Amino acid sequence: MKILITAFEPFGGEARNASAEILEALPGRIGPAEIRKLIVPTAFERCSSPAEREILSFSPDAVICLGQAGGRDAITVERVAINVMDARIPDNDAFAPIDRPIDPDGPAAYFSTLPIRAMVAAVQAASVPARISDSAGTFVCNCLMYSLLRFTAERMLSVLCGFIHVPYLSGQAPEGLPSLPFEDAVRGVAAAVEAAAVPCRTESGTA
Ligand code: PCA
Repeated sequence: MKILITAFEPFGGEARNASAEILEALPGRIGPAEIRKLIVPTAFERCSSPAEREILSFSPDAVICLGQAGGRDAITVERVAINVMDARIPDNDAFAPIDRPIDPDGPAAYFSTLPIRAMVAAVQAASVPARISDSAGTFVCNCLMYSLLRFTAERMLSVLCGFIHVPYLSGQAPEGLPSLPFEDAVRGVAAAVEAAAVPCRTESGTA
């Protein structure tokens, strides 16, 4: 079975993005899954098309998007993506939409199709703090999650799809904000990915 994992370029004037550093450190195989990695631009209008192309060419069983949520103190598996773009800061194209829909004709929201509760439990079992999050925000991460769930739903692709936000890494967090040691972050995300690999394997009947 195959899993596509995406992460984001640095944004907001920051030099690093924890999600990209974690992605780079993940192994090429996690449990039964062959891993394909893709970094996407932190830009509303350019984030989803590289991932959509990769979904069509790689035909993954699951897509797990990673993004950085500076200020959070745990790995958070997102439950839902909403049909809004509301940018507190400009994206990497200097685009800062306010109160705009991602898709004027699209549904209000899409739920993650990943096994989010099992993923959180797996991260916690790896001794890394984790919880379900009920908001992926209204910036580019939410936009990517919404766009890929719409893409897979509209094409009726049997691809599980969802999003994990990661905290700042140790040494990266501005003064006073929480962070995770790099090794913990990588181990936690790998555990979440492995938990997501189980239902795919059962459904497709392949290892
Ligand atoms: N985090 C931002 C966009 C890119 C990233 O890593 C977000 O939470 O929307």
